[in-house]
Amino acid sequence: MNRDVSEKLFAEALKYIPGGVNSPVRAFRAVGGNPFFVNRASGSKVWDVDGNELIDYVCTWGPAILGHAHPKIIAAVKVAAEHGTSFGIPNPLEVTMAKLICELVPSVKKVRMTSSGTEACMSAIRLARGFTRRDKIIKFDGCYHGHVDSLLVRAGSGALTFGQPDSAGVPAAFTSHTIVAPYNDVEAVKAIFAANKNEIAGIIVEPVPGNAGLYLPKPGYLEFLSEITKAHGALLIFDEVMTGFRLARGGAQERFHITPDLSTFGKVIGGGLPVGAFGGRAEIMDYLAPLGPVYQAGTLSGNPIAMAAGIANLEELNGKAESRKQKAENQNAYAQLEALGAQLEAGMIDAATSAGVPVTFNRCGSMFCGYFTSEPVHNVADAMKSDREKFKKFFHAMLDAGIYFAPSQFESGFISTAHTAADIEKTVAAAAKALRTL
Ligand code: HOZ
Repeated sequence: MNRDVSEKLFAEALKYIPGGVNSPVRAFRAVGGNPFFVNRASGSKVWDVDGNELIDYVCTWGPAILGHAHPKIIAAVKVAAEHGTSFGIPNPLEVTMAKLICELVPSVKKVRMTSSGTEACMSAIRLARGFTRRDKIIKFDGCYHGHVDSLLVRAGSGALTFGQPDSAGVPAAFTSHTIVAPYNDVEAVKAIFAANKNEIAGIIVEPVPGNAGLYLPKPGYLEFLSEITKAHGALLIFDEVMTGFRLARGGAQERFHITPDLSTFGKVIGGGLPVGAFGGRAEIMDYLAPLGPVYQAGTLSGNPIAMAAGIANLEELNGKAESRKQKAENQNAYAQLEALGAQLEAGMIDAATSAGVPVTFNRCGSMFCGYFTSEPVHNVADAMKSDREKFKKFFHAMLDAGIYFAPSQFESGFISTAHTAADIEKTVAAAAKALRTL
């Protein structure tokens, strides 16, 4: 595959952008080689600047749940842009978006928009601390909640990929109130609460962690987190930046029947534009300024173009208000994503078995990760057992075959409604070939 134009661009990028990228995982450091540059995307495909076509399972790291450049989103963005790119004054689309989120995610009674998932998590933590008047937060090893100082502790995603789960530049004092537990471990959380009576403001958790690959909550684990936070007067914060509006119309909390106190969102909610949100119980949300003492703000929060894109994405997934009830019963988009996910899972497991390569393939709806280990993966320690040399070879073999997976073992894959059964078949056939070479 010729990537000459990409190579030239990367050489130029290295001169002006640290590492040549604006977000570290994109740099391909975990898999070797240089990243390619993309200037066009449509449906399930992206095209690099050398004209190579790739089936894309990164889906802009989650937002492109309808595939790239969906016509309804593009149309909504054009209309909104013609009316003005930013007002810094309330606009009607913010109200539409807030109502939509509250309807789709019943635990959210009030919601505030931000410009990224990082901001949403940072603000939710501050709010939890302000509301409970407590300082300590529990997070889980390998979970990633954006690059917030106090949450860059044993973090996943790029921090884990590059072996720096605790970032330089974060004063120890800033993380002294962050307590880390292994995911899926009940006793560890019980012990933390026992040792920190009346001091824990809340637990922040990715209900289905997708930043160390992908692993699922063990049966009863999320229920346990809900019960223990309630019992101790702490708040349960679901980071649904990845899972929100993806694992079900109401996110992981709908899929696993949990009612968190606060939730954070991003990715799908912005339809590919920079958007985040956090919301939850009204009496907690009313602690925010201007009603309450917890300060939080943003020049581009509720930006009209971003709201238009996000509304179009959510409405296309769930139907317009008048048809939403019917759509909810059919769950069309989510049933389609589930079927595509199941097809990929079955095909990948079969390909690995035939090739005699030990692979543990985890999947939840349209999110997935294959680990090169025969052992089950329930947390980051299990994920670390994956043979990363095999992952590197597999990644490049797939790329050469026109299939793009995330350039790190520690990221989730994403499927969109634009992926077809034929895309999945092609992917599985390429994987079968690649796995035989490992
Ligand atoms: N933190 C994102 C994945 N979990 C990566 C975002 C990006 O590099 O674009």
